[in-house]
Amino acid sequence: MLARGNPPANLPRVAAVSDSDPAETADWLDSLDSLFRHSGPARAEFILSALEHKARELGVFSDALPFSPYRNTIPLEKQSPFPGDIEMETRITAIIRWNALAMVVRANRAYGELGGHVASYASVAEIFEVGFNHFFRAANEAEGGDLVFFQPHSAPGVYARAFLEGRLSEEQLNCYRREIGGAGLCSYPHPWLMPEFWQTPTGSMGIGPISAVYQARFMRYLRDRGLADTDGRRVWGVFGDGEMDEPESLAGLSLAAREKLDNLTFVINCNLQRLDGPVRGNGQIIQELEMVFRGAGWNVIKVLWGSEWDVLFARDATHALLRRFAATVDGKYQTLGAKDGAYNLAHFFEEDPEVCALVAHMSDRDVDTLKRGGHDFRKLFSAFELAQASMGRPTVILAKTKKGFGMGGAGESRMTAHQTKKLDIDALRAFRDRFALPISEEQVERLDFYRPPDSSAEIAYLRERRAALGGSLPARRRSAPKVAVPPLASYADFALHAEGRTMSTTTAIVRLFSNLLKDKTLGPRIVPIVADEARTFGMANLFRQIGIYAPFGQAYEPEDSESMLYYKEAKDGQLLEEGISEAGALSSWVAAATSYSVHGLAMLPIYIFYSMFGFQRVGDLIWAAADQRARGFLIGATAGRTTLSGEGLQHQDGSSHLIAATVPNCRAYDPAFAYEMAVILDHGSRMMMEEGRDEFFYITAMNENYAQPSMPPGAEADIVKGLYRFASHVAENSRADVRLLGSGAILPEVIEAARILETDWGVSSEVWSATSYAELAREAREAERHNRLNLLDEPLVSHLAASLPGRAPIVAASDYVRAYPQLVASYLDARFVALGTDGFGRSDTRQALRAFFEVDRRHIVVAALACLADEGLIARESLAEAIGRFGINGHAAAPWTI
Ligand SMILES: Cc1ncc(C[n+]2csc(CCOP(=O)(O)OP(=O)(O)O)c2C)c(N)n1
Ligand SMILES: [Mg+2]
Repeated sequence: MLARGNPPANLPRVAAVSDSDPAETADWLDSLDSLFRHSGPARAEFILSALEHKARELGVFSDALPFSPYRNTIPLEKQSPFPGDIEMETRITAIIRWNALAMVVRANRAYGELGGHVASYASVAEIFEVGFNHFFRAANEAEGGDLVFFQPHSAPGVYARAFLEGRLSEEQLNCYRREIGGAGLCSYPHPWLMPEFWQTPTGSMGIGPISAVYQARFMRYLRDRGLADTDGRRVWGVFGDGEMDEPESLAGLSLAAREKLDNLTFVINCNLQRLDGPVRGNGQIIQELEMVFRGAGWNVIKVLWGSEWDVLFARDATHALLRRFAATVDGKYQTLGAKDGAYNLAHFFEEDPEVCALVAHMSDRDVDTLKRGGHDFRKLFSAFELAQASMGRPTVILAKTKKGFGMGGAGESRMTAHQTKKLDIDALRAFRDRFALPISEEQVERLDFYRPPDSSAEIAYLRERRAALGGSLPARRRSAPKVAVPPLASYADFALHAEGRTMSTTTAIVRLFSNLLKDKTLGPRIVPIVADEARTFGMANLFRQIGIYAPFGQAYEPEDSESMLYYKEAKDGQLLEEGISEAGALSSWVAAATSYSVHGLAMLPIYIFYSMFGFQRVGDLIWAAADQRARGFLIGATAGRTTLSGEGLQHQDGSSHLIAATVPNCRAYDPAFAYEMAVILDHGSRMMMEEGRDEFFYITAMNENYAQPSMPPGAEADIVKGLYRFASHVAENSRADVRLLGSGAILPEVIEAARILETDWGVSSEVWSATSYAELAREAREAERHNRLNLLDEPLVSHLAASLPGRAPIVAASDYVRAYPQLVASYLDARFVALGTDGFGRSDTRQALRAFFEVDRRHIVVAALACLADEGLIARESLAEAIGRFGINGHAAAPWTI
């Protein structure tokens, strides 16, 4: 019976149906009971599944709820013996708890503003320690090791353990969250900031779970393609129960089951709380997660109750406790967790006479010692071991814990636990006593870190355990053997000498990397990735050429098997076809893009997608990729707000370059021509695969077919820098000079505008192809800063300033919002007018769209002439007349207002 409120939504439905014949029900239940007692659980399970089969045949029920009672999945009799020294591990865990707490509280005592978390690690300590002492294998010369995702706000515990292991110094612990200019430790796992320590960023909730799935999958991909022996290696991910509400947390679950990723284990730290309050105050998050994971096809192991409960379960012949558990919502569990034994007796056990009888012999203090399973080394060990042994599917361990475990009144199961970071002296003392730490009164007051001497049994144990598991972790590899990139001329002739052939830049990039795929050295390292758009980008030939990765091969004859380009799935397929999941495809890309670090094997992923569904849709995953020093190509295809003509508002990308420019190690390009594409692909490949630079490349590709010129001699270096002169128009008796900048599919409009200016207006111009405003701005910014701070040095001159000196006006037209070309405006002496595609996209022809957004040749001409009119070089009247002649209505509303 519930104390109050409605039953949890996930209680068995049978409870809600009234029983028309209780005696008959009892008969059935008794039969099962006696079967269980006389023939054992296996027989009972067999009969039940036979009954279920029959019931389904009869159509009795169609949707049994896929969750089990609220108890440990592993019964006591199946629990494996704990191989470690429990007392020792308990002591070590207590010390780590103290140091983690001291680190956060010290930082906040000294600086007040630094933040940090105590309660999350307090809840997950035993989970981490079971992993560290018994399961997480480190990489070394002999083996590749496991990949572990750590719950981000529990990072203090990982630092505190590294301190005991002698990997981090006291000085470093003192610089927790003070990273500027010192030995600082970052708040959460960030490979960018601690590149030899953290492997995977998890600070943004949901990124960890989806990444873990695709990392596990990529291990299989490498194995199946014969590139690396990843058997025996695992991915472990420890995540929060609140975190599981992120869509990304759940997005990879069915893939993990479908591809039988038994090298993957999630451990969900079910402390029932998130930041503001309970995860499911009025329900049961553990049961809900069990349903979700089971439904997705995962093996689910619940670790709910500690060993102290086992005697009670043994005496509970009528399952009164299970009924009580089932009727208790998480909000109440939290309250019970925050209160003492007396309260628990009164408000949990004594609410049901049968349950009350079970604990009749127990005092308040005895009840206090009943722990949740996630704090029990034995229960956790058994679950980890079973997960590791599970064949054919991934496993999730749902470990019930207490947020702020051991923090007592200062935070244990408290609503405010998440943000508690300032403990008073009494609370610290209580913590010390609670965990029996050998720390003096003065040490508590000073919040001293505690590290037993190297000669102590604790340190010896800790080191022995890690040595047995291959070494310390987390630890990140920074480089991998280089991979040679073939000379550009060997595969890109069609692009470098296009001689006016018509093609789109999408066709060019696909052809370029299809050619690269044939290179004996680099080819096998390329990982083409699509999210159900291969045909859109003209990549269908790759299906046959390299095959689609399918871990169990192709179990059907494809409909198009007669065709040259048939849909070929193969166990050693090279193409990753991720279906309609940009988050999944991006996570796949990250797994390949970090392979140099995770596997010591540099791979070159090329993920090609609708550019609008990249930085805008999965921008945070890209940010996390940047953090973990991903190396690879992101190709934003069908790019450009006016170039992807028919698809309309949600598809037309006018902003990705602006966002890309904010990612420090992203090199973003908006090439106009096939040869530019080739030069950038070559440069990027060399930077990443040969130079081992921690940067990745974003390149937009368009689907508009136009004449592709051959590359002007010597343009390579400037294409990479972001700007080169494409053409010069010298008008006879020129009355003025302008500079016209164009990029992507708008460059051809600029080229036309220059011609009109010359022939119709006698205006000379230079046409520049701006392949990357982001790169130009970055270098100009650096030069400006250097010159400001080093006034006595020879001033640096950026490529931008060197290319566009003087005051002749500049008009820059792009298929992106004006803010993108404006990135460079402040570094130039000349008047700078940006034309762009601010506003919502919409469907129409390219010509109509370019007229609407005012980026077509006419508007470029008008913008140039208006600058000259302002300088008195052209009569305003003649320009006004020209605007009319062009059919431009100056009174029409601005496109970004419509
Ligand atoms: C995408 C994202 N949203 C919000 C946050 C802020 N945040 C950090 S921890 C946290 C609560 C986490 O709860 P849970 O996952 O249950 O972990 P616990 O601390 O309870 O172990 C929140 C909301 C974040 N880090 N990332
Ligand atoms: Mg939680």
